[in-house]
Amino acid sequence: MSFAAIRDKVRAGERLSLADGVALFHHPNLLEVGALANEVRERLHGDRTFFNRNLHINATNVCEASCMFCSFARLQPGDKGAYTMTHDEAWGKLRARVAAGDPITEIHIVNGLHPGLPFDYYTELLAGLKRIQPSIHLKAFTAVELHYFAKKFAMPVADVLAALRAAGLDSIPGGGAEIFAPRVRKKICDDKCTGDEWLDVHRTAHRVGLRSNCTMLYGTIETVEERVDHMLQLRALQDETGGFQTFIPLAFHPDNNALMKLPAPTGVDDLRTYAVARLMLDNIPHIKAYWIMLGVKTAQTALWFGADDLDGTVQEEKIYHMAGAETPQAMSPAEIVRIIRDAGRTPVERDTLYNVVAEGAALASDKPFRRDVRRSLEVVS
Ligand code: V47
Repeated sequence: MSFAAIRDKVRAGERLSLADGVALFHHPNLLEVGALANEVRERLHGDRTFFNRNLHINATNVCEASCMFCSFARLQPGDKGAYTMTHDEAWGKLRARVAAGDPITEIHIVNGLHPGLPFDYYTELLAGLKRIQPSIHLKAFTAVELHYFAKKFAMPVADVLAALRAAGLDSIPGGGAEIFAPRVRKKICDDKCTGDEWLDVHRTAHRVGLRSNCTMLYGTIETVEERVDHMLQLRALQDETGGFQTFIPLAFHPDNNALMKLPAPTGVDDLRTYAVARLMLDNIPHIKAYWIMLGVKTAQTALWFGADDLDGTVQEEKIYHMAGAETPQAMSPAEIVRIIRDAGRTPVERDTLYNVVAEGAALASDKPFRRDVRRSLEVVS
């Protein structure tokens, strides 16, 4: 199908097919694909661009799985670089934010598949964080972890979720999806849950009323057909449940892992993947440009290629920085607001469920952008 025919379908609100998605990946004019994705982005959100104040906790990197793209995991507790936080260490991360007067609204918790930790390590981890800040939203444990808990502790996924919810779980992050195609999973992540199992955990979470996010790891050995097929499987589940809030394309980072011979995706591939995602996923409200992984400049540019969310302040990140990410570990709300405004968009501080926390004059960091330029001019004059 020609690009013009695909554009007509998008403007008529018709669904795109696998062949359309593949054609968009092959269309030579990146800016046309981006502009079409931007039309959809603006139809849904206008100029509004979302971010939150959050903190990442990766409580352990000990992991039974051996995903070839992962630089974070260590197989055994005694291995070089392996760590497991005590509850006090993990809780200390939140205590430090509270002591600093930083009004974070979310903690994002993702861990390795540790063979030796009891289930109550996880429930107590959540419960302790809620004791420190009862209002905090806990977005915790990927579908891969939840599937692992179900097998290891011989509980149905619904019971695992019920117990974690009772301890403080509020929603599920989108990690671990990688690429659903069995051909790719067999080569890059053979020993964790399958794509169908990943989808089934989210189906169960949505049925019990939890919201979740979804991701796609791109830039390893997958074809563009496999990327589009991945998006279509997410779209089909969303038709069924409506529980996904945000799709996050995750660009492969090649340092310090078994796939380090592969090149990282190029900037054009990043922007095109964001744009195609916005166009294919007509039923998922948000597309997140996770600045930690994309790089701040590409994430800012992606706000014109379909993305409407930048994730948050983050504070401390391990998974990508161990894989060679050169982004900072944290951005202040003022810096995020500056980046959004400089892109010609309107910043909105949200909570995890996309309720508005602050916008317009109420944004705590409501300072004019280019203040750094002005300041240096003052120094010169
Ligand atoms: O599951 C691991 C990916 C994910 C590498 O839900 C890698 O809001 C690229 O899921 N290169 C974890 N990717 C991160 C994640 C996430 C991040 C931000 C927000 C949300 C959300 C979720 O990172 C893993 C895996 O797919 N990953 N190693 C790597 N070398």
